[in-house]
Amino acid sequence: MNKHIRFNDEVKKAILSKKPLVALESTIIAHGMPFPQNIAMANHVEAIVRECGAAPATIAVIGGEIRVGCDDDALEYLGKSGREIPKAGKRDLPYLIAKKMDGATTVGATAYIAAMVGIPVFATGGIGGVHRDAEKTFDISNDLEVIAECNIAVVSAGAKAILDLPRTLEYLETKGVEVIGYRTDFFPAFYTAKSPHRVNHRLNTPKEIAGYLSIKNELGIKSGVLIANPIPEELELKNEEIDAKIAEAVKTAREENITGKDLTPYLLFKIKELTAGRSLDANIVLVYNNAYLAATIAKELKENEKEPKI
Ligand code: PSU
Ligand code: MN
Repeated sequence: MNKHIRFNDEVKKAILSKKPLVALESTIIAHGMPFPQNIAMANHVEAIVRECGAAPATIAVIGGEIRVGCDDDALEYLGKSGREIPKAGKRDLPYLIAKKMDGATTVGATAYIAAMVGIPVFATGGIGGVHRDAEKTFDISNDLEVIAECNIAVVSAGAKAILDLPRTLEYLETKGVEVIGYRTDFFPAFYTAKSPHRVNHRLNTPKEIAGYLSIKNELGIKSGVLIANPIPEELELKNEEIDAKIAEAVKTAREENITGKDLTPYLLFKIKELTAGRSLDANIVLVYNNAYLAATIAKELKENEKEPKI
């Protein structure tokens, strides 16, 4: 289909047999979580997608080739190499391919590739967004731009709590990205199930979400959708516990002058330290929760495609 893309056997088979597919990203493996939890998470998230009857397509760049579907050895390579593998946004893709390098694809880069190969649903932990202090630093994740321009549904536990959530929501509104709360009226705050900020609309079942996505396609609306899926309340970190830790991590990042693509991984690792690993546990759980919902939506979408068009 495209000489820069290689599908693994599982994804090839899924495409041929019209099985639902769910895209998964690789920055979260190489930069978002420490080794060896990152590899365990990457394997288990794929297992959840399979259990739901869909096929996982973890996306990365390896040796200058875009992989859509990573076998176990590739997942292990991404997890073990960690930060040695460059974090790859959409703009980095041609360079990494030209230089035959590796790249751990961000939400933006993964969404772009998934939409290019026709995978309509993508699960991550939490998308990037408008950073706190963005009026001074201008740090706004490219994830928001790419979600706006790609026809894809991104299932995410809101946006990462390290960000400025109301500004992130404003930005998504400006860009015309629909933000749907799954069984909630409030935008989830990653480690916490609920923020005080409202989503644009609410839907309560995967079937309803798939129906919405089908109508969006029928109307020719090509921009992406954010499906905001709260972490299960019994597993969330409470605001009292996490807010101060996030503020502290943001403060040390400023003091240590951490900027650009290093900022998000730095904050996630710092918060893990400050919470004695509890933030990592919550992060892993919310990724699994998102993969489950994404796979269920992908299945419902396939059912819609089967229904005869009148
Ligand atoms: N979700 C997680 N952990 C992560 C990420 C998402 O639970 O590490 C990654 C995604 O790849 C996302 C990136 O694109 O964080 C955001 O980085 P930045 O703020 O530099 O755009
Ligand atoms: Mn940034």
